[in-house]
Amino acid sequence: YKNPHYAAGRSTMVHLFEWKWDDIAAECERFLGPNGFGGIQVSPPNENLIIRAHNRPWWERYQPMSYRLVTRSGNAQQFANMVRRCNNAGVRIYVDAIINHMTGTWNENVGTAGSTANFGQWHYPSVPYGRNDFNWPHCVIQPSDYGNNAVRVRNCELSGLKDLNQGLEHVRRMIVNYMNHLIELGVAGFRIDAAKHMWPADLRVIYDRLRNLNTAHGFPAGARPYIFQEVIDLGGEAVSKNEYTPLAAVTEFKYGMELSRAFNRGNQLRWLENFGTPWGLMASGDALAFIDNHDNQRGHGAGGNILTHRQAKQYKGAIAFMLAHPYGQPQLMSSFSFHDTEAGPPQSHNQEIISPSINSDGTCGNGWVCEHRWRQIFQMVAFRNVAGNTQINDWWDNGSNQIAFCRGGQAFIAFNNDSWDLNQTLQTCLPAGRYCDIISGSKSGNSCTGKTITVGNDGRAHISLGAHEYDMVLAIHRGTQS
Ligand code: LAG
Ligand code: CA
Repeated sequence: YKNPHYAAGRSTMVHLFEWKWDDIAAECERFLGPNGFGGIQVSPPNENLIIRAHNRPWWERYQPMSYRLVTRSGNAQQFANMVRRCNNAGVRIYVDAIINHMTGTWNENVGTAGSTANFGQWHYPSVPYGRNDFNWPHCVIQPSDYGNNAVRVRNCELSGLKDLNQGLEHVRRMIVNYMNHLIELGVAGFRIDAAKHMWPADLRVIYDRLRNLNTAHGFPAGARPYIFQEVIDLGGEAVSKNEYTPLAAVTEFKYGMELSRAFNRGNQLRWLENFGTPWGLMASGDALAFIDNHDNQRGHGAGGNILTHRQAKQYKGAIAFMLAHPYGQPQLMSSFSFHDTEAGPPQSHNQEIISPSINSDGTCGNGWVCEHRWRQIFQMVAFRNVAGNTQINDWWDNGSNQIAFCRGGQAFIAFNNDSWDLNQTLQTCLPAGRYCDIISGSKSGNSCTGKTITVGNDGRAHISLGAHEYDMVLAIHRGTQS
């Protein structure tokens, strides 16, 4: 369950948070496929409770009403069409699976597919689930439980969300049917929401009942879904990420916390020379690596000062480091802009999601940030693909916040997070020639729109990164020779 089964030569996933299925299909064909993206985490495709009282907050999608594939992102046919078109473009789809719980208790009780429920009776007829399918006796997780009570973390409600009992055959069957339906439609795997709140032994039973990936969508015979379990573990809790790594991959929240700290100048970049397990991170092959996610970019979920698109220069630095560094399976966040942390995606007066528009420079409009379309980010996706499975070599640093390294003989990157300029002749490990920096510009025909780097016969090149430049990164690779 730890292999994402990306198409050959691809390596990076992007979370298209709250995007509609039709828009994702178009994005696969016009942008993600051509630019070498490996996959997409999509918002939960199953029916959720409509919460008008909060003007359709993003978090209503974390309150399942049923496993019918109808949401504000689209219906079942649109979902299936998206998966097929993205797979054809070489881009895999991973579903955010909400299987720990159903909804909370609300006055409104209609879902996005029209289902109703009787919350007081724990009755969700469209699944169906009833009282006996939930954990008893009823209890709600208290903040102190996280420190010392794994049973309550698993068997009580997460913020009042009705807690399913995954130990029961009926519940397992409903969840497995839902996930297998998605696999049949061609998805490549799942994010397991709130995995910390479920027993690893129950999850193992569920995973083992999943079908192999659909060979009609280009997956090899016998391929298992890629599963990354959302477990927030910054240390010191009753539930540990290590209980989940034997099952499948796990979200490494420490990764983005430490890189955010470093690129915020809370730690010197030179210490990143041994970034990985020596820092308390899980093994590389177990990790889903990311800077920010939909929760911590708005102060939900894990704490910490996480960098987001709002601190653009520092953020692009951290993302470039993530994509240049071989650790883990990297995931990018693609956001809509917000001021209110509850606010849902851009919506029309009748509360339909408004599609992103695409500006002439390739960026998004209509309230969508589309970090994945930022030149400094998407060109680093190509860098990672070119670097392949090489390791880091020829590490250089100035004893402070200027660092550089090679990825085999494939690619080279330098960072300057100091308040003075970087001006050095450094080993790039690349064949002699002229290369376009993919951060300050791109390759255009036989020339560069940004910096041109001249590599000599000894592999060395003069690297200049001013402290006050627009970006703190310079990156070149074999695909940008001019
Ligand atoms: C997750 N991972 O474990 C998601 O990443 C996270 O976004 C989900 O919480 C959570 N687990 C449940 O799937 C989000 C919001 C919560 C919100 C919840 C359900 O962060 O704030 O709770 O989704 O919509 C909301 C209200 C609560 C209320 C609860 C129940 O904010 O005040 O008690 O609904 O009605
Ligand atoms: Ca639970």
